[in-house]
Amino acid sequence: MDEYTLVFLKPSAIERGLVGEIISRFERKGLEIVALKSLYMTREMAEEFYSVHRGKHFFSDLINTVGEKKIVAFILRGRSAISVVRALVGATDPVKASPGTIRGDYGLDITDNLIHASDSPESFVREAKILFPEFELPSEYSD
Ligand code: 3AN
Repeated sequence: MDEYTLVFLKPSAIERGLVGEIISRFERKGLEIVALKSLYMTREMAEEFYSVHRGKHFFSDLINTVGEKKIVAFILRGRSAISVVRALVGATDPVKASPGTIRGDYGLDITDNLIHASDSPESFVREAKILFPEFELPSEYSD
């Protein structure tokens, strides 16, 4: 069964003109783009999106990196999409991310690490409700 995942490109990826390059990696892998948009991430949305990290030392940096700025978000579908996309994205710290991954090829900063990708089906549902409230979740994800 196909799986869904949510990805968003952080503002620095947009400012650096990497949107097309990054999206094409997912397309070439064979993932289907089922929703795609550019949106303004408010501070409130950013704090809700990253609420599990509240209290960590990097939380305010993280919110400042993505909040009150434009992001590009998309939902991808494909076989094992969550793990496939996270493998293409690479490790959280771009210094440790393997060459050939998105963070390994384009990043250096650990907080401003270019891209977010869901880490589980539960995260996908929670994140989709924040960034794509209009997206109709497939029946296998509804509770
Ligand atoms: P990932 O995005 O690789 O799934 P998470 O979910 O652990 O990583 O962290 C969410 C975001 O928080 C990361 N994308 C990164 O921006 C930031 N972050 C995570 N760990 C650190 C850290 N040790 N120092 C600074 N920022 C961090």
